[in-house]
Amino acid sequence: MKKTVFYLKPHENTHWGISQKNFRNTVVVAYLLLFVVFRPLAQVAPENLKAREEFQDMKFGMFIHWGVYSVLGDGEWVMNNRRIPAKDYEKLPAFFNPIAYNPAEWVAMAKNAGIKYITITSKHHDGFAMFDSKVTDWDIMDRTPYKKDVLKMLAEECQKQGIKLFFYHSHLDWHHPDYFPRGETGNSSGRPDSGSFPKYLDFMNAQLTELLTHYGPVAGIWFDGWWDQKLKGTETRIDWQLSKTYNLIHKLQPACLIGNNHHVPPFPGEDFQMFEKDLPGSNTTGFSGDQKIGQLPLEMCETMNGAWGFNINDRNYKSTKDLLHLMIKAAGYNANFLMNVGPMPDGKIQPEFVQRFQEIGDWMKIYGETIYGTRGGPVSPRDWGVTTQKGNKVYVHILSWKDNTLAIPKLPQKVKSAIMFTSKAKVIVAETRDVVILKMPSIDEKEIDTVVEIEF
Ligand code: FHN
Repeated sequence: MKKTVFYLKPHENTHWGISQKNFRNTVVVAYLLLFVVFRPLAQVAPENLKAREEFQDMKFGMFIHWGVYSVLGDGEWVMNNRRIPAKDYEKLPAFFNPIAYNPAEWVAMAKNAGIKYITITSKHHDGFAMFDSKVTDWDIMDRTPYKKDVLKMLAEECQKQGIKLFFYHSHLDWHHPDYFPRGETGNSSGRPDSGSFPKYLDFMNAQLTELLTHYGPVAGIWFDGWWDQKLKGTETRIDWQLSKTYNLIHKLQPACLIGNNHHVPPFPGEDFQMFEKDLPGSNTTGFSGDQKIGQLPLEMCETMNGAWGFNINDRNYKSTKDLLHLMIKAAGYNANFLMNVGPMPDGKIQPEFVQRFQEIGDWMKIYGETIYGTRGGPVSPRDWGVTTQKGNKVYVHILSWKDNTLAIPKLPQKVKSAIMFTSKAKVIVAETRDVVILKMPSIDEKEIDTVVEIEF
């Protein structure tokens, strides 16, 4: 094969051995590359960037899974799990009459627990709209005796009490006829094997438009169900047209944060990344095998017992200490903690949850300063606990340790002082080249969290 050899003429200027013309081309290519790499962030609206920071500061949210499935008290997957055909499932909304629903009480309970935002299901996988949707009659207004828009009521109350509101919206739909080709789940719905996926996407975007235009400022949309069409990795059976949906959301409300529980690394247009039932980077549940921690704000969601939607048989309640440890650890992993409740069909939240909210609130009133507005601290999570950081302060959260002395890796700056966060008693600090030794006056193993406050 003939080789083409380029020689530089003696008069040609060179930069690092390449001609001026080639140099110019290299600069153009580098510039284009830079543009491609940094363009996504440059395209993010300033109000969205601000919302991302605020989101990270809030640290603690309440997740609500509520729908007509709560009537059966067997979780939100009951339609799929009991193989209930759509036409039979359609009998359910007639029994959904939450006369005891009091959004002011819900929001006050959350607020008292130290919660800063609420994420509620606007539509779960059964496709039922828990709001006044004009593009379907499969919604709370048309099918239930209650006939009130529970989301609108909640949105108004959240605004009143200063709590941000996110909507959980399911991509997948076990009821809509145009959700075709079907995915991995909901295949006993008895729908004919036909439908137009583009039409379904139009329907979904129309519902999102309703949510983003009639409910005041929406802090975020929390998608779920993308995985229903997953083939391998990020390959899907159909084209979800995420960019179209994401652009629509950001056009309607630029500050609205988009997260998608697809269990794979974030796609362009997303504003936060979530991990289901696992701390970022772990995969004890099997959901997060394809996840990697990206650059976006992080969130971890978890149930208070084992169920998302109301499950009358689930008595596997996590203790207040377990829940607080999850929240504290999440903060140490630089993530928010989204703690779930599944309200009952009458609109009440079960007493076991209410009690835990109260106890968490009591703790947050004392220790909130070590959580809110912090980011993951300089020492990465350890077996004994985690660190959080805010300004010139590092909070060492000791969750499981027996001794009064704890050695932690060297910190980025020299320690000015260290005290026990609650008693303000002095902690003796010895710094060596690689280690900082904290000698505490005492440690009580029964404490939920022993916090040492370090100042630089
Ligand atoms: O299938 C859902 C489930 O019902 C629930 O909504 C959780 C919340 O993270 N997410 C899905 C499973 O990944």
